[in-house]
Amino acid sequence: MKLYASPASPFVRKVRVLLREAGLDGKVDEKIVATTAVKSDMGLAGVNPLAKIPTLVTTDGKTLYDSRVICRYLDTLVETEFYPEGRLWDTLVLEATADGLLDAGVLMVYERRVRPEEKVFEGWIEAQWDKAIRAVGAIEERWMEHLNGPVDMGHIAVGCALGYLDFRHGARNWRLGHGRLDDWYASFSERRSMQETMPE
Ligand SMILES: N[C@@H](CCC(=O)N[C@@H](CS)C(=O)NCC(=O)O)C(=O)O
Repeated sequence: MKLYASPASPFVRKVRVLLREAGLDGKVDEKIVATTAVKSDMGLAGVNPLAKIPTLVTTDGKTLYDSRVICRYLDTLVETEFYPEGRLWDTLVLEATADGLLDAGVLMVYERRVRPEEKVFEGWIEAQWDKAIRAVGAIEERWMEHLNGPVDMGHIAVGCALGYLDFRHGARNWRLGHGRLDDWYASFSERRSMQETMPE
């Protein structure tokens, strides 16, 4: 399989962590690309019209995106269930919450990095942060029992989302007032899958 990737992308990290947790990392070759909202990698655009990462090309030539579709697909290749039937909706909503947190965090970065300086909209950035930190609060409020149970895709998505907040928005300190989630993350981020995929 071929994974279009970038080591800094938190959505790619979800896939890379799952590959390791599932023991599939040896089955994937990574193609590192640089693609942004205003400058698409055209090789990637040839297989995914949205030119976004992660994009996975399977051994039988199917192109899969986005991260949630790829992760559901990888889950079908192994016996361990990362989307366990018995808590499927909880897992999916937790993953969606973490992904929404990431959408907000990534948009904040794009606003400063991609938009011309005189057009940067501070109110937009702060509104995205409000979403991200509300998601952190909601995860701690509703999902600690789930997170303290067996690892599934919800755990992986939350781990990658919190890792991204540290990586790009560390100064905003999501940990403040979220001690239980902080403790969970400290332990989850020690996993080999998380250590090996830490963004630099
Ligand atoms: N919902 C998508 C989001 C993927 C995404 O936004 N990836 C970013 C990198 S972190 C990207 O490819 N950006 C390029 C663009 O916006 O065109 C997923 O879960 O895979």
